[in-house]
Amino acid sequence: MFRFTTAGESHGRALVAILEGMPAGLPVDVELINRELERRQWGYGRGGRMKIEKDEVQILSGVRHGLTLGSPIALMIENKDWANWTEVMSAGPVEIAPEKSRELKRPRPGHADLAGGQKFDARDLRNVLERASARETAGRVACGALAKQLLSSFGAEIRSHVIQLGGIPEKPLQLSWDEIGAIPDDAPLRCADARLQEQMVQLIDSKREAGDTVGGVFEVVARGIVPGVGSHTAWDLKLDGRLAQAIMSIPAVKAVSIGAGAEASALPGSEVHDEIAYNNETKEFIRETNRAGGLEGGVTNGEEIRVRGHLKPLSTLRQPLRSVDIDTKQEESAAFERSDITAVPAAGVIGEAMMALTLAAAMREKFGGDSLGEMKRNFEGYREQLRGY
Ligand code: EPS
Repeated sequence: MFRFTTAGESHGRALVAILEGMPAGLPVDVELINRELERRQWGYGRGGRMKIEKDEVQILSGVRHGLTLGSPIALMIENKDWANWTEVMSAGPVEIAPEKSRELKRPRPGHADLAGGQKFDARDLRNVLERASARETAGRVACGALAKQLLSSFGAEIRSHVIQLGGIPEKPLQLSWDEIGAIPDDAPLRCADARLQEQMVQLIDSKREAGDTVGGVFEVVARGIVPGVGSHTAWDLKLDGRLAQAIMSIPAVKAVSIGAGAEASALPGSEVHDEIAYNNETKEFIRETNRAGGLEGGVTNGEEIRVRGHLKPLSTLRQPLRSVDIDTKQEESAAFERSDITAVPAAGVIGEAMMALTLAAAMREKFGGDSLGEMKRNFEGYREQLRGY
């Protein structure tokens, strides 16, 4: 079974992840993993923490001489900030002066603080925030980079971009694969439209001044996935549902849409469904439009898979909202130490990882095999079947 799990607290010693179910014999490029980790850290509107961290992966198991072994792959990313938190985050019991304990008693509206505290009966909400923090997503991106390496050996690629930030532009951007690919690596917000991006940057500056935060929308696009991945036969095998969960699990995401998404609900069927044509040369069924976002009935149809994640504004505000101290029950301002103003471009990179992991899982289910060579033979056999269909 292809699956992954992560562990680690935001200011603990390290983040770790275990990825299982990779075929043996896949070349692993560590630099590619580190590049993805760097992309996740990048983006205008991040806070002071990103100046401290420089995420780099260490492979602890499952890879030998540059190739996967087929065994669980364990990954570790150290937290540089840990050096400043050794006492507060110590695994063993410590005596710590109250003014140095960094206890959290004033839950932030919108964060997991209060609900998580109630759930786990925690009197120090740091026990919740440390794991609810988006820092955890570095482990997902490291696993996702491996999933991308698997997908690329089957001719599939994934890109993301920011299509709206804080309501700019009014209607989210709709761009082609090539337009997304042309976004320079150092674009401050991974947005293809330089003029809009400048407006977004100004909005972030004004929100920083005001001690406020902003949300936005990213889009993740996968290209080169063959038709027939996922399954219409059972609710939990439907790939659209699995992608929705994967993207919704990214911190701050409050809505997910596929293809035309919610807009399709207001239109008649004749304006929504992508008419089917046949290319006699390539022997492929094709579409001129892609409002389905590459998925019909929970199965890929060979078109680009397009998924959007809609983020609420981050919940740590320098000008805090009203809250209640969990001990005194008195009204107080919510806690603030430091925060990002926005993390929409980072969320897009995390979205790429979550999409890569979800698609890799579905590809492993369909094409099986214990080695990459066996999986590729099965894949080629299926492509032959498609050509004859
Ligand atoms: C986060 C708060 C900030 C972010 C963090 C997520 O961290 P800190 O509390 O250390 O200032 O920078 O994101 C990351 C550390 C990261 O790697 O993405 C939060 O509360 O969720």
